[in-house]
Amino acid sequence: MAHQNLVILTGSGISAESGVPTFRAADGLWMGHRVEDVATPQAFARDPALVQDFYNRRRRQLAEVQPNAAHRALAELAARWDGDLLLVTQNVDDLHDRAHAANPAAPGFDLLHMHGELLKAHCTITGRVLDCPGDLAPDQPSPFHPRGTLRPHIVWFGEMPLHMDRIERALGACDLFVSIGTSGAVWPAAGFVQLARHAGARTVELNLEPSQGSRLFDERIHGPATEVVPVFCSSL
Ligand code: BV8
Repeated sequence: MAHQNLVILTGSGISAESGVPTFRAADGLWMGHRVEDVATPQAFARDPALVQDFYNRRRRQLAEVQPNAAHRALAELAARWDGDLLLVTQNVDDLHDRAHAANPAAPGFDLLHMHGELLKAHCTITGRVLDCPGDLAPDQPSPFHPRGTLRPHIVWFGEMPLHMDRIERALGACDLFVSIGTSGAVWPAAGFVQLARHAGARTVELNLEPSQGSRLFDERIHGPATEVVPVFCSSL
């Protein structure tokens, strides 16, 4: 069956082979921290220096990593896809952005960072977003409000993910949903497969190993993203 409207969800597993550590690797720690302990508004209020440092280090690391064959395969697919293709990433790195910049997509494509972006910051008072290529100080003044400071433009635990209306509309209209490199541990992204199934879409999981929601997928293809994603994309 030829597919028309595709939604692809990615998680940190698609960036793993680029050298970006995943969240729930064996020890579940990130530079000695549990993500859930530093990626929250409470942690930021309690210790802004610790949280800014956590993101400053990850932002600096982006200069050392490159998109891999899986990111490039999705960009090649987006360049030739003649239907709607929404790429929703949980990742805050810019590897998808760079891959698509090198291979411009067809008109029906869009890339959404539902958990925010390392290379952006926003004002704590106005919420206005700006590019943030460098480090942020714990009390970085905001250019948008005299009492505002700048925080990472990242969706922390307990905060509402971005673009949810758009994502849910696309899931309700898709005929193919593909989940790549995510453990299915974080909600609401982990529930997207159910929304796609309710819409009658074919659902496929591409992951190194079965995710927490593996049984919900029509098909499961396991292996490293740089191997399984290019092969899957060429089958579409
Ligand atoms: C919200 C930014 C409500 C931070 C992130 C229902 C049930 C239970 C809990 C909840 C629930 N609803 C809400 C919650 C709470 C919480 C949650 O889900 N907690 C979990 C831990 C239980 N969710 C939230 O708080 C969300 N907010 O629901 O708000 C609300 C409602 C109204 C009004 C206001 C609020 C917000 C969640 C967003 C948190 N922010 N990221 C940062 O980056 O620092 S989440 C973080 O986890 C990353 O974005 C990451 O992408 C995401 C998911 O992790 P994965 O990407 O899947 O990474 P992981 O390591 O887990 O897995 C990697 C996978 O790749 C593995 O399966 C591995 O096998 C595979 N892999 C590894 N190598 C490879 C590979 N695959 C292929 N090839 C390889 N080479």
